[in-house]
Amino acid sequence: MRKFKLYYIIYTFLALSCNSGGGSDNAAPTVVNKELMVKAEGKDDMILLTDRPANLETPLWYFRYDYTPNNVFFVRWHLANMPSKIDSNEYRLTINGHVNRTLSLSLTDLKTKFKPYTINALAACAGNARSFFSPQVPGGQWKNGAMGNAKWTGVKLKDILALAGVKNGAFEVAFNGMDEPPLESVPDFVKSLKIDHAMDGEVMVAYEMNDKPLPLLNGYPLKLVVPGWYATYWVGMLNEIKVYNDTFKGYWMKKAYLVPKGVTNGDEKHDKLAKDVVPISKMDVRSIFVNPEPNTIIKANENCALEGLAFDGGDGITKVEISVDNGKTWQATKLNPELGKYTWRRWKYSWKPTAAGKYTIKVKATNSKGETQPPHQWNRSGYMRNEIETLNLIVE
Ligand SMILES: Nc1nc2c(c(=O)[nH]1)N[C@H]1C(S)=C(S)[C@@H](COP(=O)(O)O)O[C@H]1N2
Ligand SMILES: [Mo]
Repeated sequence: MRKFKLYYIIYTFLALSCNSGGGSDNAAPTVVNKELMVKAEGKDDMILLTDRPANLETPLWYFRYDYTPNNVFFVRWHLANMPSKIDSNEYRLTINGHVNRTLSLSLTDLKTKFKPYTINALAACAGNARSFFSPQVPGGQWKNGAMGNAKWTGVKLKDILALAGVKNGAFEVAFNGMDEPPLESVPDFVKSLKIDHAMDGEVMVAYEMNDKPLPLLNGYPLKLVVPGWYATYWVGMLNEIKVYNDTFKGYWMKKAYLVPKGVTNGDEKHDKLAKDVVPISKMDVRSIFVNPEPNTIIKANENCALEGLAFDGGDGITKVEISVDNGKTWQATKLNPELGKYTWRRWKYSWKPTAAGKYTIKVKATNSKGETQPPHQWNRSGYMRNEIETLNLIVE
């Protein structure tokens, strides 16, 4: 599909963050951090997981921005065959299946025949932070950079389905993109939602991401946006929407992206796997550290600006707490205003360590329903990671 230039980048910027008591505005990463980096088409330096298909992680540093820049927004594809160029005049989105009228919409149709709709929403891969599971699980070894927040603009799916006229008895809606399996034995990537969810007025087809066309690697020209649900449903290069009058039985709904049924946090035991599994859905409550980066050396008796992000599936983060004594006591952090109910909320805490040593700081978030994060969690596929996050710091 495209050629990558590979190289290692080693961040060797000096620690500035804590000693200067700054926060989001500081201009450089704070730790020495070695990664295999790549500059893919339309993208800046990102962490390489695989190149065919492209899987690229956002460096943690960029989470100091409320809106993740398009040129470093994470990239996650399953199938290697996809167009390397798309002609915006030729592109059509087809709506078919259990509808009164099959539609074939151009990008101009979408921009002129429907009322535009905009929403801030966090796209988070279900496998984000998979590399932190223990025992380790197979799959992309993401750290925390398989997510990003954007302002999405496009058309409500409800409005598109209304124009096609959904027939009585419609049950599910399936979404397919232009990417294709490299081999016939690999099933095409198609995801589905229940009809009521598809028609809820929030699920949308986006043609803009942060006020610009989507990068090709993020699914140009159209991406399904499913606020509050894991990004596996956010089908990119979307070119077919099909309404079914029964259950959609595709591989990527029935065999993949499944989590243990009826448990919170997708939890199961590695020596006793759950028997019942269901498709992954709404995002769990989670919080992460953004600044300082792990293993930063900070000074005793000086203020250290701890900062991070908390998010859930749309119920709203109401509390984020920090523990500097390994979970014995918890202190409330200060929350920034919400950017929208379906995206992250920034938290800050000023910490002044009084003694030198190695510290493990913990962060945990709670939402408006009282849901919070577990001290330990595991599942076979490494999905929905939301175990209480830890950060190791050295105080001198
Ligand atoms: N057509 C298509 N859409 C897709 C995928 C894919 O492989 N093909 N991957 C999904 C998964 S698992 C994720 S996490 C998001 C990633 O979106 P991004 O690459 O734009 O960040 O796209 C989703 N939509
Ligand atoms: Mo994903």
